[in-house]
Amino acid sequence: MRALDQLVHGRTRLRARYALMPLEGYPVSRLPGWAGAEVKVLASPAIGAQFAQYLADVPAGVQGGFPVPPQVETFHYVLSGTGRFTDGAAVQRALKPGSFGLTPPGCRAEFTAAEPLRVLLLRKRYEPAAGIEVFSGSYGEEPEVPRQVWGDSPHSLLQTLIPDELPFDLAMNIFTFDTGFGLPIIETHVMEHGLYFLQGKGLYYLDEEWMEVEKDDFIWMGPFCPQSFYATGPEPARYIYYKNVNRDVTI
Ligand code: UGY
Ligand code: MN
Repeated sequence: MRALDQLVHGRTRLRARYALMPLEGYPVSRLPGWAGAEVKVLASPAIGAQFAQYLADVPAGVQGGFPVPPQVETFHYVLSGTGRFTDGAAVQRALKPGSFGLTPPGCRAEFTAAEPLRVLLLRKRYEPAAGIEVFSGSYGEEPEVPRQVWGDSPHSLLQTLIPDELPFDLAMNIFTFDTGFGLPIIETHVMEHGLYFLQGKGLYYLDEEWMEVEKDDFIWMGPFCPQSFYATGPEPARYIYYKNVNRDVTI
């Protein structure tokens, strides 16, 4: 919220191929299964995305979780706080900043906060492929995921949170760019992105326009949205992004 004596002007942009939405603009939703939590729906099919992405703030002692439609997979990434995760069966995990996981379709994804928990969530209809088995749950901790040199530059590091194997139809990656570094081309690709800015700031190029972006901004990039980025500011820029991968085009 702005003070009443401030201008309303903002950076929000909603276009056919992309959306840039700073966090301050999202009202809170109360969702079934998340009573007591404040959920912001960052992206949904209503803007053209073929997935749903959320930011959930779960107060201490409160539980939240999604129902179990058989075809939907759920990714989570803890931004702050502590708690516990269960898939409703064998998987029980402690949650702290950087804990993440991809839960397969047909399983629950339930979160209980010990301290106020802020978790980024993404849900998508799993795309089965002939001859390929559905993946098993994949869980980990961000600090343990190697930061790999990307694009031959030690100033550009990529963490791949989900195995890049055919049973998985999505990628969740984290980029860390030192100031002045970023994507050295304008990419244009069939895959979508749901991007949450974790740290720092920079300039994002989206469909012929450069825009300032910073921590807690959300960006949706639709298929074939021309895109590029470079980091500015005193600290490295970091963002986590979703990408649909490993499946052919549906015709
Ligand atoms: O993996 C990617 O497509 C990535 N290079 N895109 C991006 O960061 N906008
Ligand atoms: Mn891309």
